[in-house]
Amino acid sequence: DWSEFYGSLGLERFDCPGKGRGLRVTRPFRVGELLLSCPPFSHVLSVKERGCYCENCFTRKEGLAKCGKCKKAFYCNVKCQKADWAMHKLECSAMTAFGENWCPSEMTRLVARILAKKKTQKESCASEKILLIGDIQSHVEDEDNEQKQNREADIAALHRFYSKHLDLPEHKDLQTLLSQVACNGFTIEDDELSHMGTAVYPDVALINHSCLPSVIVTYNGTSAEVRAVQDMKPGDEVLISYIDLLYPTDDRNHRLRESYFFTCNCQECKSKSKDKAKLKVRKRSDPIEPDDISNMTRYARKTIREFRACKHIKNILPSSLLEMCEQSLEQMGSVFADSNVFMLHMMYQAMGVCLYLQDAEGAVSYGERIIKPYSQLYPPYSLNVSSMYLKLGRLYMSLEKHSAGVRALKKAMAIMEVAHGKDHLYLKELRKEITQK
Ligand SMILES: *[C@@H]1O[C@H](CO)[C@@H](O)[C@H](O)[C@H]1NC(C)=O
Ligand SMILES: *[C@@H]1O[C@H](CO)[C@@H](O)[C@H](O)[C@H]1NC(C)=O
Ligand SMILES: *[C@@H]1O[C@H](CO)[C@@H](O)[C@H](O)[C@H]1NC(C)=O
Ligand SMILES: CC(=O)N[C@H]1CO[C@H](CO)[C@@H](O)[C@@H]1O
Ligand SMILES: [Zn+2]
Ligand SMILES: [Zn+2]
Ligand SMILES: [Zn+2]
Repeated sequence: DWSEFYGSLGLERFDCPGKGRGLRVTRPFRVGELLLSCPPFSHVLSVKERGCYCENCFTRKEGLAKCGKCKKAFYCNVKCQKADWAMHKLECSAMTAFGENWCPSEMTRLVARILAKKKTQKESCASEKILLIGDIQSHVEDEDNEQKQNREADIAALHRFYSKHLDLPEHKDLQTLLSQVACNGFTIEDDELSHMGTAVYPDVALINHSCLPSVIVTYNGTSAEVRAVQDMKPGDEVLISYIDLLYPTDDRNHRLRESYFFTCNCQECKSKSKDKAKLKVRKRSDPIEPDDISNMTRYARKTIREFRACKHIKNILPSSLLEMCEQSLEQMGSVFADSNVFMLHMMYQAMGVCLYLQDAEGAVSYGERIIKPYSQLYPPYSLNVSSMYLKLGRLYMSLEKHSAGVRALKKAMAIMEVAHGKDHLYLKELRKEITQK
């Protein structure tokens, strides 16, 4: 019985007329305490991470064994390979048959797995768990043209690459499923927030959004783990953030409406207490006109959109991306302070390009400008902050700046002990890195 299972964890689903459903705690939880650990209903490893992680359990190690047929999927051992076969067989022969033309999106790949899993579960007496997937909101009718186009492309790819192994549902049902998964898919990321794959977690999908979240989701293998980042008392709602919390209230809600079709009404969205610091203007002897600020804000939002589009252009030169960052930083820097989130956004992008180019010194110089404002503008326990300390710490170590490295890694560790739990593999690795000479 599902409510009994939640009850034993100190959790309760609620359905409040007029307010909607959600999840709340029935006993106190302290910062860092685990509320819920949830295996995925379905998961998929990113194509670009193949060979680095086991497709089945997401263990990272050297010398994984190849699938002998396609030579594209990698596993810890025969046990993992067998466990994954029901999913991998959807792609194994198709990848060989299509060769270079095999190119479904990660969303398409995940949806194919959900359909295959649903089928086997139906045959073996549907568990209650999978019904929750139908509980998840779908917003087909709210989607804009670009979102609709993406769905149609994914449906076409399902027919093209997966119809041999799946009896695909009708068009309308596929639209609904894709829209549900778009709202409820979780991207699995590593300790430095680099993307590893995508999964659905029906239990975690029950948790509502807040810009002042009470819990954080991290990953242990393919399982999602939910830990408290605030002390909670019985009756408190369990709330995660669906979005990047760096940005000011208007930008956050724009993002929530665009991707999740609602507007947030949390305490931070009402008080906007951090907006002023997030939009900080440079101190100058001649005061800056409000018109100049709104003009520059418009420019910043446009630049962020354009940069995102450029990153996706095939064969774009990293040096031209870096130039875009530097140019926009110079432009915005005439009005915005260094700690302004639009500046931070472009510095973060620039740091990413430096890391890609293995320019450690360049990456450190951006990281050093970013880290202090990040730790002030994000909530106290943020994976964006811990991953930045982690990247910086590892860069310092590689540049043989040992004490600066240890300092940064310890800052990352303090956050990760709460977010990931003290026993997580990442923390064991970190302790080793810190004591290593
Ligand atoms: C905004 O910037 C543009 C170009 O930089 C300028 O032509 C325009 O006058 C500015 N508008 C305001 C209201 O300052
Ligand atoms: C924060 O983390 C998310 C991944 O969880 C990432 O997509 C985003 O770019 C990060 N934002 C910044 C500004 O560092
Ligand atoms: C991670 O998962 C493994 C195996 O599923 C489990 O034994 C371990 O306790 C988990 N670690 C943490 C920190 O929850
Ligand atoms: C209490 C509350 O805010 N519940 C919301 C949780 O999220 C669902 C789905 O997004 C909404 O329908 C509820 O209103
Ligand atoms: Zn494995
Ligand atoms: Zn294979
Ligand atoms: Zn909010």
